[in-house]
Amino acid sequence: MRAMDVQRFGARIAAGPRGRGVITVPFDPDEAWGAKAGHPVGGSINGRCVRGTVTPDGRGWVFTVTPMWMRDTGVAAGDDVIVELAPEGPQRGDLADDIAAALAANPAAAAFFDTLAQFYRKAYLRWIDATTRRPDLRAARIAEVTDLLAAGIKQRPRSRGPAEGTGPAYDDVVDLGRYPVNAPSSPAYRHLVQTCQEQLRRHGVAQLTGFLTPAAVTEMLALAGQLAGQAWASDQSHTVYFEPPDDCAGPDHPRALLQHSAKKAIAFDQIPPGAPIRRLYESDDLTGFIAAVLGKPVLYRSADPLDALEIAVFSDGDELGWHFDNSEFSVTVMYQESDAGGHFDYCPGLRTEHDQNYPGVQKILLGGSDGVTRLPASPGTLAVFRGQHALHRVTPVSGPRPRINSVLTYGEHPGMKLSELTQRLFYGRTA
Ligand SMILES: O=C(O)CCC(=O)C(=O)O
Ligand SMILES: [Fe+2]
Repeated sequence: MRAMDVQRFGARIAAGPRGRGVITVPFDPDEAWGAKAGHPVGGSINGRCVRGTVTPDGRGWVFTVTPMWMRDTGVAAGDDVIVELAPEGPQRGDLADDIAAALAANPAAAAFFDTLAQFYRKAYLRWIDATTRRPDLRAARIAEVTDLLAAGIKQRPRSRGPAEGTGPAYDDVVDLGRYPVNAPSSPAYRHLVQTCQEQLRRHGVAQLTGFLTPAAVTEMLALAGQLAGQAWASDQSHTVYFEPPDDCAGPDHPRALLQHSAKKAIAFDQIPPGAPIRRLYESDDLTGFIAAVLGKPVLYRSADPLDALEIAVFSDGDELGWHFDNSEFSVTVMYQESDAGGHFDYCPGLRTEHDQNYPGVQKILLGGSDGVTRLPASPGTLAVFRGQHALHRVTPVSGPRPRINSVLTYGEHPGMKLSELTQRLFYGRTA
């Protein structure tokens, strides 16, 4: 933060929509800091660290704080406060000449860059600057970043396929004797649903071991081997919330602690229609069964050509760092465990909608194991878990044998699709 850029003023926090706090900014940030559609800023309110964006509200400029920030700091609507704000760097004037020139030549990319929070700006610049040993790559990376920015994309791809159909045959895929998901009106089906609901209630996860037949597992492993070369490899740092780290929160705060995730993803449109997992995923029986287990009147398969169903390959060194899922629940099917590592560690109900439980989350991030269960997942196991409130991870895989599984995506509304921007973000392409 450049001292000359800091603006200090007194203000009263007004109550904004959905529990937010709104501060009217008594100066023109375009004049103070240069014209931008929105001004990413950092600073403090009554000495408490804050960051966000100063945005136009029709009459002037306002700075909005989140309900979470208000809860965490005890600052409330109606309070008179002292505010210090300054633009967050790196600013456009701080850029290397070649990047500055590329942005100057593409006004849409430049305007979007200016409104990005510093975390995203820095990440793009780091990726460009990581070419010191390959100067030939630098110009291509600058061009790619400029394209992504012009398309309004905040971040380069982080990895993570469509469906609508009446239901192909899958009787060779599932052990229907044990798991009669094809007979919804049978007493055995109702019993199975109740058992799964009970597991979910008690443990936050329902695990159906031996759900897939051994033959289906073998076929999926052969397929994963064939498709591995086309998988999209992602490698990224993130907080447990998949949000930019909050540098103000203190070094050991869950909002600041960075986790590492790396894996390879085979997208839905790369999985042939006859593949066992695809025939299972596209069956209305399975969709109905998952809905019943979750107590929902109806569920829809994702309509996304890439994200609906993926095969994930975790090879030596790959892992998923501790995280809470963005979606309420997840469905996975295991094909192969690794020789060592690759364990699914799970801490159910660690947070709720109303309570982030930072102390509890922090304990686990700093190495605690209270409440953490290591769930065995033998090949063929189908798992349904409530990942939004359960902190979970996949520990680093070691050894030559990769951990391979699938993630099946459902939603409560039909036609669910990632935006093209998000597809690129997760799969490195659009479809
Ligand atoms: O691979 C797994 O077992 C868990 C996957 C997961 O947590 C996720 O994709 O968010
Ligand atoms: Fe997850």
